[in-house]
Amino acid sequence: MAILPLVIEPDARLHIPSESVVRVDDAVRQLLNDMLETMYAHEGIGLAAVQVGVHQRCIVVDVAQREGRREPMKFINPEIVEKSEAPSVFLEGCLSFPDQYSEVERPERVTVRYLDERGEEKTLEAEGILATCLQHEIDHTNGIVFVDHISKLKRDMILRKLTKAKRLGLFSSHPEGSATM
Ligand code: GNR
Ligand code: NI
Repeated sequence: MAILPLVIEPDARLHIPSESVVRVDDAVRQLLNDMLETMYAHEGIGLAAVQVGVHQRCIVVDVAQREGRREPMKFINPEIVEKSEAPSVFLEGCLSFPDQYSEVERPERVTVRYLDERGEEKTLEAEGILATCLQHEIDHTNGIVFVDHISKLKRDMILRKLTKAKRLGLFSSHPEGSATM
């Protein structure tokens, strides 16, 4: 297992769609485990492979409610096959946008089809923070980031802050060293 360096905005790699996984092999399982370790190191609740510079449709999620209890979830080639009419609004953040938060409206419930780490087809119905997180991660696999859902004014403000912080070298890829603004 390994903690992988995070891709931080502004970075063109975050805006490129990922490729479908054609074979669920040990390399894919290793990637998913490294992604989980990286996500936990940064105290995230989700991570997409593109955020560690790998353009493969892999995401990991852990939205465990009880503290200290890990509930890792792994998804390969995830896609939304159904979504509710009813919307819900969450305050979102992103490990590729350090210290930036904005409310995002998305469908309240989604049905996701994916492959598990044995390559078997699965379907999951989700609501609440899990539904939000899955949509945020599946967006990443399509080159979409959470600020693509907010106003241009707010997006530009966030991008300006990140551009400045990056220029000042405030972001280190290592969790202990990550600076705030
Ligand atoms: O850690 C994260 N928290 C979060 C909060 C609200 C909505 C989505 C997220 S996902 C984010 C981790 C991340 O960047 N995943 O891509
Ligand atoms: Ni994100």
